[in-house]
Amino acid sequence: MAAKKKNLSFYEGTSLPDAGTMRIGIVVSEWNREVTGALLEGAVKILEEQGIKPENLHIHHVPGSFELPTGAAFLAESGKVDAVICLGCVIQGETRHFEFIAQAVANGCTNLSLKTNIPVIFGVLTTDTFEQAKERSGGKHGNKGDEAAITAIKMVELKNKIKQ
Ligand code: DLZ
Repeated sequence: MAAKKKNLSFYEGTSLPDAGTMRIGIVVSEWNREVTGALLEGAVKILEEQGIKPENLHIHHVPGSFELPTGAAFLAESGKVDAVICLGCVIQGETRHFEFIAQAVANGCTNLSLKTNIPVIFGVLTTDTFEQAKERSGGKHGNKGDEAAITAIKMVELKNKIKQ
């Protein structure tokens, strides 16, 4: 129950700001494509529902989650976006690769956000199993892609409000 309450996927569309003037970049990892494709679908659906213009939505793919911060930096520094959403899926394997990738992406997103003053949203699933990732990309635990898009919209709105 507690998890359900915290799940932004169950949002009220009407309570979200209009995204009609927002410019959003999305960087998607090709690793675990079945999951990241579903995350992307969820994010795009939310942005479209909130009125984003097609020309203001910039979607790019990178090989793996480790490359997400670099892809996000290209976008953030392009001057074309107000926020960048990073979508990836890192699944625990037999080695320690998982920890290094997950930590690097999380730190990379935070550092880039603070350096560029552009919100960089961490829409990366870090799970023990593929099943858990499926459950969080349009399954019983909602869609982390939806949540990442909602977070991006809210952060752009916050920045605009504070700038006024
Ligand atoms: C190498 C690797 C492994 C083992 N696992 C994942 C994963 O679960 N999810 C993911 O997005 N990427 C993985 N990668 C690829 C790395 O993110 C990266 O692309 C490579 O290490 C090359 O820098």
